[in-house]
This record gives sequence, structure tokens and C-alpha cells, in this order.
Amino acid sequence: QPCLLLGAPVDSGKRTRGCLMGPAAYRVAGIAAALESLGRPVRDLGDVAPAPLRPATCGNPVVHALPETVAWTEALSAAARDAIAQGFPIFLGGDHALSLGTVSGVAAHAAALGRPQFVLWLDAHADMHTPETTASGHLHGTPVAYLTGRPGFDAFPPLPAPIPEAHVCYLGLRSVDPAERRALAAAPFDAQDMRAIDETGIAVPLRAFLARVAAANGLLHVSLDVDFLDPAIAPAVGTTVPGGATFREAHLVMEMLHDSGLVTSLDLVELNPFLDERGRTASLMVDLTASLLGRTVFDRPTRSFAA
Ligand code: DIR
Ligand code: MN
Ligand code: MN
Ligand code: MN
Repeated sequence: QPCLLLGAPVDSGKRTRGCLMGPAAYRVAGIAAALESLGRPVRDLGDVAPAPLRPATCGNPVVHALPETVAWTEALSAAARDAIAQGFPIFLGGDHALSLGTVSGVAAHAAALGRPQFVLWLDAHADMHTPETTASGHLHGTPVAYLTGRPGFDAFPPLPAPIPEAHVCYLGLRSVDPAERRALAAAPFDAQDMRAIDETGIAVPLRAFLARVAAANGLLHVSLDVDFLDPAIAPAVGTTVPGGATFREAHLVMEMLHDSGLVTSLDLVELNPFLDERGRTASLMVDLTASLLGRTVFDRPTRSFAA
């Protein structure tokens, strides 16, 4: 399975600009060489371009850049569906609005195979707003609502294959708005906040989720938001929230994901290189990706996460 790099320079999901430089930063930080050194063939497919802009409106006047985000969703959904049929796609973001497209595309592929799609959302935020409930108007805060088939997304392409709420696991939550909290409470999401991680360690909820994916013979998409990480180690993101995952927790997650053999696609989102300190956040994101693809200190027998 070759690693396929797809740049997704989406910057329409919020008002602070700079995520469009993310794909270039990952390439400069050496993502292709890091993965090749693990023995994986790597193909860089370049950057995806948005579909042509068409007028789009919704009832909430604060929503920012709706036509742009719709155009990206269209193009990225098609690109993702195409790419996952040929290898292991890694989407180099771009802000989190890109996941409206990437995850809808990979989920369409899973549905065509007759296999369930699971999603691991590594993020400080729940990204569970709809265009109607968002107070900021920032559509990077909406992908999970779209992907699980919530109403209010009429401006967007019809979702080919909605993802059941129970197939979505969150790790790292620590900034959840009231409307999102209500939405999470009303459906069977596997939502783990930082307190849960503090009480049990991060391996316990992750192992339980991976066992569910394995038992269902599912495909697993990982969406890694830079703000999952503590701002002390990953400052280059517009929405830092204190109290995030440590360097060691994040690497443990990536190494367990590799051991599971279950991950089939990956988003790297919200990196804003304009806010970085000499590329350190881009480099950390590359190192975490290498861990997800098998970089270790010592080899360990591959563990089974079957229930
Ligand atoms: C906040 C922040 N919940 C909003 N969201 C995100 O604007 O809706 N920040 N996703 O990264
Ligand atoms: Mn996010
Ligand atoms: Mn976030
Ligand atoms: Mn590591």
C-alpha cells in the first residue's frame, strides 16, 4: 500500500488565515522522506484544487465563506474516494473544514466495499456545530455534524454514506460549546474528554475503540487536529487550548494505531505555519505521522485489538 500525499490547502473554515501554507510546510519538514525511510513507497499527488465556486447560502448570517467550503468539499470528496482505492491517503491540511470532503469520500468507498467506516477525531474541539448552530460562523467547527448526517447542510453535496455516531471516537476534548455538548449527549458518540484521559491514561479508551473497529472489520480514518496537542509543544494553530495531549501521549496513540493495523486514511489539519516557531509544529506532526506508519524505538510484536 503506497502512502499517497494529497495537499488540501483549505483556509475557508475560519477567519484567521494561514492554513493554506500547511501542505508546503509538511513537504519542507520532510514528510515524504520520513515515510520512505520506513520502507513505504510514497507518491505525492500534489495539491487538490477546489471545484468552481457557485453561489451558496444558508439561514445563519454569521457563516463565513460558505461557497468556498462547499467547493472544497466537492473536490476533496472526489479526490479522497479516488485515492483510497489506490493506497493510504494522507491529507495535508488545510483547516479542519477539509474533513467535510475527505471523510465523506473515504466513507463512500467503505460503503461501496460493504464495510463500516470508523473515525478517530483527535481534537480539543468537538466540531459538532451545524451551519445553523455555529456562533463563530467558522465551518471548520462543523465536519462531524455533516459526516454523521445532521440537518442544516443543504448547501453542501448530499452525504454519500453517513457515519453512525457510535463509530466516531473523540480523544482530547476540552473546548465544547453548549450546542455541541447537547448534540454529543443526545447520540451514542464515544466522546472522551481530557479528564477521562487523566483518570485512566490515554491507552484505555483508545484500546477499547480499536477493539470495536476490529470486531466490526471496519475501516478507520484518523483526523488529527494540531490543537489535540498541548500548545507548549504545538503552538502553530489558530485555536490553541491549554491542557492538551503531551508529546508522549500523542506518540503512544500513533504507535498503538500502527500496531492495530486498522488505519486506512489520515487527515493532518489546522497547522498554521505562519504562527510557528521555526517549523517545530510541522516537524512534530511529521514525526507523529511516522509513528503512525511504524517508526518505533524497539520493535514489538504486532498486537491484536480484536475484542
Ligand atoms: C468553536 C471552535 N467551537 C467554533 N471550533 C474549532 O468556532 O465553533 N476550533 N473547531 O478549532
Ligand atoms: Mn478540529
Ligand atoms: Mn480543534
Ligand atoms: Mn514515536
